[in-house]
Amino acid sequence: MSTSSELQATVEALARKGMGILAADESGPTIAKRFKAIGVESTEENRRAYRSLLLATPGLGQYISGVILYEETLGQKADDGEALPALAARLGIVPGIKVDAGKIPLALCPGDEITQGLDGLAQRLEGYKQRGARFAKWRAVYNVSDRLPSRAAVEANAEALARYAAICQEAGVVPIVEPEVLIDGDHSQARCAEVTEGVLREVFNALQRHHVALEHMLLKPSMVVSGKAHALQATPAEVATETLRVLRRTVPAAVPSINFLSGGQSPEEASANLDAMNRLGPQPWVLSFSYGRALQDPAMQAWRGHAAQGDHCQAALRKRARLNGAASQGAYTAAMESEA
Ligand code: 5MM
Repeated sequence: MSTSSELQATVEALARKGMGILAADESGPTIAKRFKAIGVESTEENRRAYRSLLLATPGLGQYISGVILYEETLGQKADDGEALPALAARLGIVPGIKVDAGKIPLALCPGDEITQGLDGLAQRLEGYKQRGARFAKWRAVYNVSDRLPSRAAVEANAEALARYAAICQEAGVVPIVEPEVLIDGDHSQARCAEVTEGVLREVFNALQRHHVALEHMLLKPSMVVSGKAHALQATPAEVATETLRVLRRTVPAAVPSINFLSGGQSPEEASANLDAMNRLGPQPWVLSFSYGRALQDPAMQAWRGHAAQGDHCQAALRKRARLNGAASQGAYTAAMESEA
């Protein structure tokens, strides 16, 4: 198969109607924070047990087209010895891998951050592919205030995202490009819109500069929401209108699918906001989800480290996957929250 056909097949598998992506790629410090909140120690065995449980959820492949894994998970096995990427693939869920090496402060730009991990990426991708990964993810993070992010941060992160995407495509791996404008802070929805528009404009300039085929990538942006501490919180209708306004101005129609992150929204908010966008009529791209917390939080609460709670954990994940599958078709209602 040519590299182009390989990329196309992966994009088609990921962008299936009514389906979205599960982000289960929390790095060591992040999963430790999530586990601490439910009183579980972050050992390799606990991470394996939890993530095996998620991936083995019966019926998950009906709503989840792909899963983003952390490097450690790529090498772990389920209780019966099956490799976790193989388990996902057997259920029709395409395995992917987070390839960035996390963020650090951007030198001489107080408050800004830059994502690292480009060195040796082409070689690492070969190994990830051998272990079953067909797509990758790289997350850039933008802090928001009256003066943040700086021009330097917007340009540097766009350049890194584009270089990552080009390296992935050359290796036959579909890149998910994730620019996250953070929800933290007291900024208005209008400020979030202004920052998101500037960020996306720069990201697509850089992707073009690096010859990235837009048809063979997915975008994973944040929605245009009010800062978490802002007095006025935007309604789903306002989030939908503003997010689509910004996306239409910046994201070419050649991009096949936009899979939002949840970024600190509650599971219910993330479903309602995605649904509101899909009720605004056909768009040039598929509008779906690639949620981490908004899919996993109820499942993690149900599990709390107890193997005996496995069924409840899986039921909670399946429910959020089903509701977000509905939201990706504009068919979610608040009443569905009280269904089993
Ligand atoms: C699952 O969390 C991902 C990894 O985060 P760290 O590198 O900080 O550990 C994260 O990139 C995630 O994929 C996105 O933020 C989407 O997850 P949310 O929870 O925002 O939907």
